[in-house]
Amino acid sequence: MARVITVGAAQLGPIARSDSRARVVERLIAHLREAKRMGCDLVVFPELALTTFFPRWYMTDQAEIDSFFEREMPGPETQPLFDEARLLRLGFSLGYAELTEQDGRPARFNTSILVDRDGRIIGKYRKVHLPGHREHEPWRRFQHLEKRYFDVSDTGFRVWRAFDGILGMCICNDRRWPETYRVMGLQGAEMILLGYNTPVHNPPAPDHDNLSLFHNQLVMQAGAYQNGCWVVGVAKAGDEENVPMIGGTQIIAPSGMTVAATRGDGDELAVAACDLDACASYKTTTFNFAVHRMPQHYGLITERKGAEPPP
Ligand code: ING
Repeated sequence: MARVITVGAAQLGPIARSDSRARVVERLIAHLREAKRMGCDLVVFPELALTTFFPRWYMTDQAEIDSFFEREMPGPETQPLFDEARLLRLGFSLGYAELTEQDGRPARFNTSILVDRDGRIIGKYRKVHLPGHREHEPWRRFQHLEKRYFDVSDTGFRVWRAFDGILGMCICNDRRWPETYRVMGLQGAEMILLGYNTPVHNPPAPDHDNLSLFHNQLVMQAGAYQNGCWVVGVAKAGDEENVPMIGGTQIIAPSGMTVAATRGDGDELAVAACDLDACASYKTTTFNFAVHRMPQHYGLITERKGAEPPP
């Protein structure tokens, strides 16, 4: 019996700073209901899916910053999302800003959770690659202060047995780094779920702007093919608080081919029936790590600055 997960990639259009959690949760629930109508088992939401992408602003008041974070998950405002998903027997992944406490001190993460059909949180991932900068950089058209507002991951890249397969998660900038997919690929990942909030314009490299959708697709297709796994990439898109964000939501097969994609930059669901057994065609041949991968022959990786390369 083929192991098929029907996935809904639930792209969101812009979320305004003034949009309440309740209003956003209504949009997420509308996605769940459409996904159910389309026969989905699992719905993937974007990064920071409950609020606007607040790292675009320099803020100093911690209470203002923390207004974008969730102190509990589910909390009163997100419980309706969990209830609806459980009612519809749908699993989902959700990106949000997590405020927690560790060793008596606040800890803040750019987080994604995996929730099963019974509404149980079965996986949590905290973002490793925090792009942007830590200090206010007024020269930029907008800020990208993830290094300021979030702590670096204490989970690393993990996988979970769920939905009759092996699923992993990453977030946004993580998708640009090949290690992200490989670390999960080495754990047997058959499907990687990721959300992103990606501005079209990257202030340090404006000459890349015209390639932003190409780079988005390139890295996810490569990650899928090179690890023989499905990749589901979901955008928060459109003109959000005067910052155009890319769309490009898509579901990518282990072949590296995109099999479903959104067309616009608003709330839009892309659906595909993903046969997890299709991974084997790559994991047992071209990317059979045990047979073909040769880490012992890759040579010394000199990570230290200025270290002399081997003779
Ligand atoms: N956003 C962007 C991303 O990696 C970025 C940041 C944009 C990096 C363009 C490089 C180029 O898609 C987040 N939230 O990581």
